[in-house]
Amino acid sequence: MNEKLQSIKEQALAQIQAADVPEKLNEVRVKFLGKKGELTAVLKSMKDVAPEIRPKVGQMVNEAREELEAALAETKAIMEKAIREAKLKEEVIDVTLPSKKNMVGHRHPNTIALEEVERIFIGMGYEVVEGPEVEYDEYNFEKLNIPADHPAKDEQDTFYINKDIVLRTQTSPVQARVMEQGQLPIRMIAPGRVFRSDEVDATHSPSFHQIEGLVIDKNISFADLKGTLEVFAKELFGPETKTKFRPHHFPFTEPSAEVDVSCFKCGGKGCRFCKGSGWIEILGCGMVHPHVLEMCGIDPEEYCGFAFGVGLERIALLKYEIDDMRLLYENDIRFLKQF
Ligand code: 2U9
Repeated sequence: MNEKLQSIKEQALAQIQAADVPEKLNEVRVKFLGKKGELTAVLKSMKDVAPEIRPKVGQMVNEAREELEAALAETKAIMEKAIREAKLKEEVIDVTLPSKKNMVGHRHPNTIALEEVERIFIGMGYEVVEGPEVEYDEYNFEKLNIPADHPAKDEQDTFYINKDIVLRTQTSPVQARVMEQGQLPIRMIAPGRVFRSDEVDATHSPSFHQIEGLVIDKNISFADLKGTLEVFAKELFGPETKTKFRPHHFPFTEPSAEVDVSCFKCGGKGCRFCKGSGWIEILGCGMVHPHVLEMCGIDPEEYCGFAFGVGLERIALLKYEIDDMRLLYENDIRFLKQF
């Protein structure tokens, strides 16, 4: 019996020694210590051992089992330690590597310009009002003193849905609708998309954005208009910016003016950016025509006001010195991620 036990132990220890993965250790455990294992079989054959030597044999079998269990546990621990160290070595993280840069979105230049203009006028107590892009001819032209046969309609090259419905060519209809509601005084800006069937080029697009402003109250003067637009220009282009009002004509305002700002690149001396003039045209404005007030249900004897309009892309192109409006609409991330 002793020789048998010795032989089983030597075989088992040799196989434990030869095991190179934990699974093989488990096979050794099953082969020798499992229910049908070789050492377990010896225990089962104890009934055939002579009673006077059974205790001794039983002790020898248990000692053999303990020795094999200890060898299995020790070898398993060494094996798992080696596997863990190999894994750690393989999965080493170089903490000095730069982190993966998350792609963060960017605001579009138009959005940045719009939010800046809204900030300025909201700061002066104006409301921001939006309205429909598909508009009645009546609100887009007639209520703005642009009668059916006025050349402005052709000049503006309007997109007609039908003879009475157009894609709005300016956001003025929004102001006309607010005036019709009759809640005075009014201090508002109307930003939004407008449409004119211009050919696409570096400075024109059939769809672009405008921000128009309107103030209606008692005793509003051209001085109020000048002061307001001077503040707007200084806020937008810097405190040194000067403004120049050049007489102009619009059907919906009288008197009307176009406003230039001193070139923010050369301070007004003249450079390539302002084509040597020292001035850059940015918007149009004027006192709301009394006929427009009347058509919108406001008594021009009691109320008056001023209005202005600026192209949003014009602001964005100027501020960021972008020389081609088409860049704003090509969705080229290489261009847009600069802002
Ligand atoms: C009402 C009455 C008057 C809005 C005005 C302008 C002058 C103007 C252009 C600037 C560049 C349009 O985008 S642009 O091409 N606009 O010059 N707009 S006064 O006058 C109004 C608006 C609403 C009821």
